[in-house]
Amino acid sequence: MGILTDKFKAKADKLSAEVKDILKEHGDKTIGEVKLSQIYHGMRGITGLVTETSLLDSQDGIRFRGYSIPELQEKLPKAEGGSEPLPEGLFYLMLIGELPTDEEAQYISNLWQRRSHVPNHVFATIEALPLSAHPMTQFVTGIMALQTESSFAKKYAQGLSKKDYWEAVFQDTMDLIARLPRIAAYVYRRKYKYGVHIQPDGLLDWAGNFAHMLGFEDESFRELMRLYMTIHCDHEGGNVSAHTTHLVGSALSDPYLAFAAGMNGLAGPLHGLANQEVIKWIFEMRKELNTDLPDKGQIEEYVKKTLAEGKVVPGYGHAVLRKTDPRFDAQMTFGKKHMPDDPLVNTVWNIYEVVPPILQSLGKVKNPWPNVDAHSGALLVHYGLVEYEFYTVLFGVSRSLGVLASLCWDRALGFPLERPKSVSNRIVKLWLEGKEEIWGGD
Ligand code: AMX
Repeated sequence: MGILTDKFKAKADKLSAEVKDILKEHGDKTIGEVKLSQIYHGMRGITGLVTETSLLDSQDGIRFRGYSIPELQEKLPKAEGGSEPLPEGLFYLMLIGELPTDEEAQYISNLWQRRSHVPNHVFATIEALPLSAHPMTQFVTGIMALQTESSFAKKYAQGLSKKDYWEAVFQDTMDLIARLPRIAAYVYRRKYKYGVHIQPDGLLDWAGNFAHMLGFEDESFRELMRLYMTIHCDHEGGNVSAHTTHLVGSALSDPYLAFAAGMNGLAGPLHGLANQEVIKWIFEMRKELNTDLPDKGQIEEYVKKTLAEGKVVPGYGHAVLRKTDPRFDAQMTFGKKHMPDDPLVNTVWNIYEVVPPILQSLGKVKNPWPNVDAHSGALLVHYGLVEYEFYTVLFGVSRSLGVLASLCWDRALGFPLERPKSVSNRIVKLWLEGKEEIWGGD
């Protein structure tokens, strides 16, 4: 681990010094203005966070340290015989800021294998929940139970110097990422496979081993997991799961507490739960229409019915993106390569042709194009992972890579407690009447 921590520390010291200089010289510069409507509309477009790991452009989509998804697919190390990137390599890129060599990605793989032991009390805690509990509830409960292992919490209680926070957070990050696939697979096998669990395979990479523990031995499913874990890992800092992890971490809550909080945000239907909603919605459409391959006219009618019922079309729209999500494109390419004739996957592609013009015609939807969640479930169903309530857990395991790498940076750069100002409606009204200054306060 020394090589990785040394490299990270050297990068962080350099950037820390640069940030200090920037703030000293330019700290008073104004970067933009905030409209009243933005305060009421979920703070859209207000730049208020610094996140190293990735950057989202409304047209271009996500770039991880400057690299697009197709570039990552080309440049990141692969598993032997595979063609999808190893998530270990992307984690290295997000953390260190450089593309890893095959050896560096392998180093992380080995490290996570060695640290993947999950203590028994975690499984016992999950077992205390009824089987009916949602997989995300079981997953987050497992993470909370694992918090007993936090080295940050222990060291902080003993008296940890501010300059050493980053290292304890770094250790927790590596331990937590290493253990998440085991907890997630445990939840899956407990809820859907009669509690028949599968031991980890120490020879496999992080995502390959996850696929194995879930119970899928098909090599192309392993490839799907590598792709899935890569494309879901980060979406810059303002999305609910990333922002929550960052916010809770800013209180010096340890990475287990901060990540569990982020996962509770991911569990919302407007965020990470959308992937289960998409498949549920398609299954309901197929049942109602009594066909496995509804035609475009039937899909159009069903979409209109969904909207008329006051519901959103799941998997479509985005708070930042204004074009088809490149993560959707990457999955479509995977589908065309591995399962071009699958009826469910073809339905996803037909929906893609039908939905955007309908949403556009409403005149209020800012982005009528599909997001990542519009596609992921259909690929999983193809391989037999049909239990759609589990999908957000997969998303969560992947999201750990980005938000925890970011948390390491937060502590290495010494970011303080986050505390934006809020106002009441009374104050807004007084301000509009020219009677009160709304800015300031504690
Ligand atoms: N279907 C129907 N209506 C939609 C819509 C959709 N897919 N997307 C947006 N709208 C509606 C909004 O509900 C809003 O209506 P209102 O003014 O009556 O309240 C209006 O269009 C304007 O919304 P917006 O500015 O375009 O979107 P937003 O930034 O407020 O919300 C999002 C973004 C993702 C929550 C929204 O597009 C949505 O609900 N999509 C469906 C759920 C989904 O796929 N979520 C996953 C997002 C990706 C992720 O985090 N995993």
